[in-house]
Parts: sequence; C-alpha cells; structure tokens
Amino acid sequence: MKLPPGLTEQALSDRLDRFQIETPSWGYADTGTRFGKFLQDAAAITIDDKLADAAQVHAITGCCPSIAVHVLWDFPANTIPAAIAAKARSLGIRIGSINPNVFQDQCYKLGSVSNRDPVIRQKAIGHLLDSARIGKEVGSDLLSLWFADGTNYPGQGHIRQRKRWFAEALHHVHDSMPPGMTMLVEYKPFEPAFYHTDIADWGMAAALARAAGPRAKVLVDTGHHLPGCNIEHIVAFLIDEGLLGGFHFNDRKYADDDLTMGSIDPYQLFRIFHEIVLAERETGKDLPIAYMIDQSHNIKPKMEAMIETVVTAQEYFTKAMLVDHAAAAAAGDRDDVVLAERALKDAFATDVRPFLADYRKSRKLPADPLLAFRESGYLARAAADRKSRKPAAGGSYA
Ligand code: AFD
Ligand code: MN
Ligand code: MN
Repeated sequence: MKLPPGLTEQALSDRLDRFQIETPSWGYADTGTRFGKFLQDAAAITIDDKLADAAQVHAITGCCPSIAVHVLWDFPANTIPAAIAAKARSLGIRIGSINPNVFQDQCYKLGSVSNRDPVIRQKAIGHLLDSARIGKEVGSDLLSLWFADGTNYPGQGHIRQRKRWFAEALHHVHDSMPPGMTMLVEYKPFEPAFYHTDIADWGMAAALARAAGPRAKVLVDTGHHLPGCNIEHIVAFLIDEGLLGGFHFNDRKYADDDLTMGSIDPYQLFRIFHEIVLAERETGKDLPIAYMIDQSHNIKPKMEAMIETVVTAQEYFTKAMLVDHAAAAAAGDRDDVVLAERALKDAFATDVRPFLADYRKSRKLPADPLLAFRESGYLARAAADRKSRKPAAGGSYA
C-alpha cells in the first residue's frame, strides 16, 4: 500500500486504535417506514437484547465500545438507568450519547420546545433536563438533541418567535447539564415537518449552539442535507469554528434514507474524512468528534448492516489518512489543479482492505468482521430466542 512520505503503517494503526464508532440502540430493534413496520426475527426487543447486539458488534469489530440510547425507548418507566449502564459494562460496552424524544408524544404534534403552549414547552424542557440527569446517572457525557419541530403550512407559526423559544430552551438545558457533558444540536432540512423545520441546516444549529453555551456543538447527520449539498464544506467550516461535535452516519440518495454509510456516495464520505484528517495533521491532535451511526435497517439484516457500516467507516478513514497533503498543497500553491486533485483521488483509489485485515489480526480480531459474524451463528441464536418473545407481526415495541 503506497504511503505518503513520512507516514507509517504503525501511525495508521495507532490512529485507527483511537477511531471509535458508536452504534445506536434503535438500529437493533424493529422499525419501519411510514408505510409499514417490517419485522426481522433477530431484531432486538428489549434493552438487554440491544446491549447484547451492540456488545457483539464491538467484540467482532473492536471499535464500537459505546451504544447510543433513546431515553423513552430504552429507559421505560420500569427500568433503572444505572442498572442498564451496569449491564452494558458487564458486556464490555458503555452507554454513549443520550437521545431525548420530544417528537412522538401526541402533545408534541405542533411542536415541543417551540410549541405555542408554554405548558408543552415546559414539558419538553423537563424531558430534556430528565435526559441530562439520566446521562449523568449512566456516565454519559453527550446529550444529543434532534427536534422534529416545524410547521407544515405558511402562516402556521411565527418563525422568529419559535427561534427564540429554541434559544431559551437550549440555553437553559445547557446550563443545567452536569459538568463535562456536551450538548449536540442536530439539524435536518425537513421531515416530519414539510414547510419549515426550526433547526433546518448547519447554520441554524450553529447559531443555536452558540446561543446555548460553550458546551454546545453541532451534530452532522450525513443524511440530513438537501441534494447537491457540499457536506465536507460544512464539516470544514464547523471544524474551524470549533463547533463540530459529532456525526450521525448513514447514506442517502433522495432524503433522510438512513441507508448503509458509503453505499451511495463513498467519495463524499472520503472527502468528509479528508477534512478531518487534514485538520488533525495540522494541529497534531485528534479532533474531539463523536462518530456515531444513525441507521435502522428494514431491507438488510440489522446487525450485518451495522458491521458493514463500521467496516466502511474504518476503510474510508484509512483512505483519507493516505492523502499526500504536502503534494496536494504544493500542487495547489502552483495552481496545478490536476495534481492537487490527484492527491485525493490516489488515496481514495487505494485498496486498504489488506492493510485493515492485517490490522485486525494484529489486534486479535477477525480479518473480515462480516464473515466472522455470519460464521458465529449469533443471528440464528438471537432469532430463535426472540421470535417467540415478539408481539404479533406489526406489533410495536421499543
Ligand atoms: C431520526 C431523525 C434524526 C435522529 C434519529 C434518532 O431523523 O436523525 O437523530 O431519528 O432519534 O433519524
Ligand atoms: Mn440523526
Ligand atoms: Mn435522520
């Protein structure tokens, strides 16, 4: 594998050892589309199932030590968050980001923290505060906020007033967070709101994060951009502003499709990682970014899609580490556009799979995590155990 001058395979391996990716609890359970829920026999039913699946993905890949949790779905009233965190630790993983849910209760139909009814706004803020408290209880340092708030028709809401309610709410929650906790503000251009979404793009998320306080950053969900958007430009800008808090990885063709990361546009994924590696090389420090997956698959077997995504993330991060930055900069400095671009294309074209197979073997991990998972028989055992526990087809369970 061709390395740029000064880079060693040891340096690549050392950086990969620190490249950790969080898997989402909701990615293991049955979900669906708005046209129906499509059940998988091996899909997780309980939080214990989700922890077991996440622990298995970590055991097979070695780089997924944390699981993102959805407060309402994973910590129902009859559970003790600290006990769930202890269970996670006993399986070799830990609770990662805390995801409140202010988008599915009936009262939030016309907004949560931006609802015109102050009682509903306070209820939503109360849930965010409860979620931060749960985060402290389980040892999480990330409060990851996504809001479905928006309107479906012009005139339905006062956009600037809603913006102010958001700023007030996020500032209050920010200042109430336990020390050491970071707030991630996620944006999404549309869905479920179809006329305007209150936090619709990176600029709005950045403005609200700044208004919230110094421990608030922006969460870039790679599926949350309109067609043609230059995501790596947003990533570079947020890095330079010190506002890039993390990612929700998936891929998209048309909307928020939650497809397997890199399945549609792997070169875009490479360019996103290139901006991160370039910044890290310039500062000599890892950027404090939460790399998280946000996918929940219906067509693919859930855990296989999760392992595919983790392997893809390692692959394209490694490719991004192969860019000869000096050659690209030198070419750029003499306006040699062709060779400047070629520095990226050469790295992107490099097959890093043999290196990654050796890297995994050196860490006593399976060279091909997906095949190892298939050979493990885990899926069949999980299906046998869970099939009998599932509600009738089409039932809903967290
Ligand atoms: C949905 C939303 C958003 C959020 C995720 C988990 O679009 O991406 O982060 O659910 O709550 O995908
Ligand atoms: Mn997301
Ligand atoms: Mn989404």
